Amino acid sequence: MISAADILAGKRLAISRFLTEIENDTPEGRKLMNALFSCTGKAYFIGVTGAPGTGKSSLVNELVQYIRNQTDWRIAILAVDPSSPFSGGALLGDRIRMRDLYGDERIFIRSMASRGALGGLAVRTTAVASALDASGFDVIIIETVGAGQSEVDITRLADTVLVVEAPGLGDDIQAIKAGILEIADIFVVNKADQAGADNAVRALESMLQLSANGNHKIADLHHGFVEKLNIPNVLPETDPDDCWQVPVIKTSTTAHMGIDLLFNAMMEHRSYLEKSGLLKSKGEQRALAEFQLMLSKALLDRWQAAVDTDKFQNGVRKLLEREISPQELADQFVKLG
Ligand SMILES: Nc1nc2c(ncn2[C@@H]2O[C@H](COP(=O)(O)OP(=O)(O)OP(=O)(O)O)[C@@H](O)[C@H]2O)c(=O)[nH]1
Ligand SMILES: [Mg+2]
Repeated sequence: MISAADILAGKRLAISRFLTEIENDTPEGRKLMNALFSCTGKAYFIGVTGAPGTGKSSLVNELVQYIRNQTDWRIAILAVDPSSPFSGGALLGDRIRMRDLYGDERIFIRSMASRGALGGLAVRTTAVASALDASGFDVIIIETVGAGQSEVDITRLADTVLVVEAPGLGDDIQAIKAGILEIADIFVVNKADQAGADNAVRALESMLQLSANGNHKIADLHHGFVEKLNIPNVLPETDPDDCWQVPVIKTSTTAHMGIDLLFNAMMEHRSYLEKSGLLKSKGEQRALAEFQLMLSKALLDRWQAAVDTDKFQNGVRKLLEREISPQELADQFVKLG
């Protein structure tokens, strides 16, 4: 049995075991989360994303050391690796990249290899991030490789999203293709010790000017879910003249450069969120998004447990033979209840 008191007291073993229960979605994990949920809503969530190898883990390592020296915050790092099916390489790399942080009492590191995970990346990452919030960390840093779905997840999860670029990756084209202009609150051009960093900064800055980045990314997160539930709109009115201007910060983890500027930009973004009321509404959105994920999962689980196997297999066979469309099949099954 894991004790909630031990988790709240910051005992690392209890927190580790709690996270494992949450990852595996066990009854004990659910019970603990239910008991601890009232403690959530206090952490500052930072998302770090970007193409593979841009230096995200190295940057987190530097940033966390910096924050540690500047503040008395307890910091959790959640490294999500959606790309590695066998979980070896990248996670082992993180061990090396973040070696300075291991063994530090105020720093907690958790890696998740999520490829092929039941329920998908979104559910597990969200649940584990929530569990870290419940465990009393002041700051939760979530590192994901900026590929596909994980970007959407990071905007739902994080208060401040850092998008990490490196010189020479065809910055301009990549940025547009991956849609990262819309998700970045702060751009980081890392590896500024290498040639081409200034070009990357200029390219990003001119694209940002063109895109007139506002807060549209926050507005379109719900897709009508909230309206259907008749929950009041949680988004505060924001003055269009008072939008966040996405800064581009140059860093180098090898030359230990720019980390202070990055931290300052993060604190500015956080106080912008606080003043505009967005920090509160982002927290509310996090809770609602988690509810939506849990609800979908619970409904699907319940349906799967109740469904007639013969009818199911028969339906799937018809679908595969293209006698029936996916929508028709879904409608039939939902009616069958
Ligand atoms: N020259 C230079 N190399 C760097 C810098 N930061 C990181 N690197 C190197 O870039 C490589 C990738 O660094 P990581 O921190 O693992 O990058 P990552 O974005 O976390 O990689 P993935 O998690 O695999 O996507 C490593 O070999 C680092 O040593 C930097 O500022 N300058
Ligand atoms: Mg990494």
